[in-house]
Amino acid sequence: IESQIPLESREIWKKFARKDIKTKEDFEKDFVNHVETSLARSMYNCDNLAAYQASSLAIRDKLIIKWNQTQQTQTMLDQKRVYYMSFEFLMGRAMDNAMINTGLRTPIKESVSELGFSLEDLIEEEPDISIGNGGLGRLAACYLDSFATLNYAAWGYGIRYEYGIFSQKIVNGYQVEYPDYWLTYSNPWEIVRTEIQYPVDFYGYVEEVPVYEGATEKKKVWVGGERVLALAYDFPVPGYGADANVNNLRLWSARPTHEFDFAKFNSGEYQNSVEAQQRAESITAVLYPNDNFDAGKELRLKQQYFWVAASLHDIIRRFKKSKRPWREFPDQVAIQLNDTHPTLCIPELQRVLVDLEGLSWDEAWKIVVRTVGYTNHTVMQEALEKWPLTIFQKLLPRHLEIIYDINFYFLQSVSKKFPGDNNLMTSVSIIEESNPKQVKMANLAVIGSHYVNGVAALHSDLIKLTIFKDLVKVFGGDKFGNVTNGITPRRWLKQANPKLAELISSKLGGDEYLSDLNLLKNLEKYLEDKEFKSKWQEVKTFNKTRLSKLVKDLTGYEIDPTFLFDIQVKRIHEYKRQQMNIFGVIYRYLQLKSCSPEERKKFQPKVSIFAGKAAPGYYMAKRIIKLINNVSQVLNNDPETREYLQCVFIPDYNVSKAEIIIPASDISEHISTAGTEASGTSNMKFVLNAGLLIGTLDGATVEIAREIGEENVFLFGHLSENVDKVRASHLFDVKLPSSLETVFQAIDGDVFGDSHEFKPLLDSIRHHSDFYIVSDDFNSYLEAQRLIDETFKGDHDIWIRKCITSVANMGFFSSDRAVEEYAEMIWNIEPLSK
Ligand code: GPK
Repeated sequence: IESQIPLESREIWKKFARKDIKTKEDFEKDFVNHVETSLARSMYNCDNLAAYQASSLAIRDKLIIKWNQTQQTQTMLDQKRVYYMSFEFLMGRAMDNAMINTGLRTPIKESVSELGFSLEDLIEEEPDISIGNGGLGRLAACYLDSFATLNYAAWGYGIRYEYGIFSQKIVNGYQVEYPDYWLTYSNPWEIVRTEIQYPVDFYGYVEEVPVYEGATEKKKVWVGGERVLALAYDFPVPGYGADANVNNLRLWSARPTHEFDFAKFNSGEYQNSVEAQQRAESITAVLYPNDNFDAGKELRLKQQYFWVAASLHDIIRRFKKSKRPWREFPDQVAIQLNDTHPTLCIPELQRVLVDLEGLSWDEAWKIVVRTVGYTNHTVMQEALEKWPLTIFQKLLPRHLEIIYDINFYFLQSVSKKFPGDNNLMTSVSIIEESNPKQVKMANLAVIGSHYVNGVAALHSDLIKLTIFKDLVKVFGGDKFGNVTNGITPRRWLKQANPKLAELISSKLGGDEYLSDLNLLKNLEKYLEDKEFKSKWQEVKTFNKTRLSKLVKDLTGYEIDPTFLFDIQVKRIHEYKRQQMNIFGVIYRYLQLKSCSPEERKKFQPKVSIFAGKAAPGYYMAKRIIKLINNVSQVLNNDPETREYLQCVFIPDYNVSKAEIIIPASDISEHISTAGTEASGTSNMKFVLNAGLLIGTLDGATVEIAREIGEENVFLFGHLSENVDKVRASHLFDVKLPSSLETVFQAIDGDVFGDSHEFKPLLDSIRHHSDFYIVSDDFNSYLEAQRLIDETFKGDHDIWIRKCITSVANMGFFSSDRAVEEYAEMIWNIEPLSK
């Protein structure tokens, strides 16, 4: 590797090369050093926050050493690299994860205590890195963990939003949003790369210029109208294992350029000129808080282009250092589009290759398609990104032209193959001839990539039958496939559930299963081991007690760890059907109310636990939150029933709360209308943490049932292939089952507060055709709940065996397996040898 340091100077460099942290003493020395110099504090004013920061900086130093080695090795080996383009990364906390992955948690815990602090307190000082909405962003974070652990040369690229997903407070039962400025105390985990800054242009116009000076042949170029700088921030991503790689997550932040608007300056408009520059920073200020919903705002398109242009610039700069010809680009670079958000990679790469690098259209297009892969995460229409041509034209005039050309050549080939099939042409076109006309990003993503995958088997089948049906006709089915999602067992077992991880290690003879999750299978040997099973139960009780404390702190409600914990935590969405869950809770409450104190004793005591954010503009979702909170208030204060049934809504669901909530479940709910939840990933986390599922045959729940045995999942509801038929039967009339009728009567009768507030929710079911088929699935849902009660109340040994068997068969759902499938099927890369 090139270096400007002369040979005779290198000895000093080597002599003083930074040494790794290996012993407790190394850590303690670094800790004190950071307190005194980096933080300019001392023994006399070091509080928990400072101690957290100093610990993080010390651990970060360690990661950086390894990070440098990893990058050098990757550059030297000159191997193909993967770039995972994700608009969201829901990372959660970094410090605990870094300690676990590097294997230093135990010595650091001792050191911290010797230095006068408690490690648990320091961990609590760290704000979550919440620059994502939900499943899609968390998936990206799990994949980064697996890339590093498996030794792939794979980076993440994203945006360094200054405000992550809003924090949620509950006031009088309503969701209130507060800004999440997570950088208040700075972020010890990021390294600002002041040397890595790229200009990004917007607006402007397209000009025709000679292909070279003096030539008569012309080419088109874009003359940008507004320029900002993209500044890189790097986050080290440590793999699991003492000697593992440290990979990189690079996030872009928008800055003003140094270029000054002299016209304005000279005309005395200094103030305006500076203000215009400052607006640059607003591009990366805030994450859009929608999940599974496209609002089509100009600033969002601006964010997308900003991030895509900067990342591609960076990727191309790295490629150019290898001095290879352009046609080898796809052998050196794989770009994965995490949903359509980074689809501008396609026209932007085409523009760079044709307009700036002088390749022919066809040469360039081959390179683009071979480089890019696209992952789809939803089939729901309202979530598919479409941009009005007017916005596009104004912001990215040259890209729109390129898209028109891509579409022109594409449609030309379609009409050759399917002459006269106008419906097909309309459906596969990138441009939607609606009013206003729009660019369909999903079509562009399919056309411009070599492989398209869904995120669970059912979902990947569905995309071929629904949104991409006609594109399958054109390209053939082989371009479309499946990679079922996965989760990292490092965070979602070892970090979230240390007691269970320890118990498993004690039986499997070590931690190897954390990087080879199929080893869990060996747990089945202990199904008859009484001592093991009683320890298993102790772990669950410990985790339920831990959650009860959190619930008390956050809601004031006291819940009883001996109750059955029934949990539904995820974004609030009509398709996820939290409304059906709360209707079920109400039904149970009404049953309890109507029976005698003696009869009540037969009920399995249960607490229903909810958490999740609603998009700020999502009216129905907010009504659902209000209903859950009102129901909680009635139930938890009813002396007749509260010994049998309680309900809580935990505010501000995020990754670090998930780590407490998930290990405490007996049952968790994954009850989306079949065919709507692409995969779900919390379903995997819950089972891995020894909880059972109630669910519809949707997303990855289908495969979980396949792996752990259908007898271990409480399945209910209509199948995805029947949903359309059921919906069609609602056209004139929705028939409510009497169970649901009773629930609605209670709500209408103000049992849970002013019924006007919930009328829209009930009306969407009884009067507006019940799109999510709650009325059709409700009785089957109640029946599954009845079966759960019976099983849980019955021989508890049977329950525990179900849980152990389930955990033992979860190996498939490791994100390591998922990432290996991407590497083999889509990216064509091998892990680097160490
Ligand atoms: C899908 F389309 C989207 C979206 O905008 N946001 C998001 O989180 C989720 N998703 C799906 O809803 C989940 O079923 C899936 O497990 C997750 O993406 C990861 O694939």
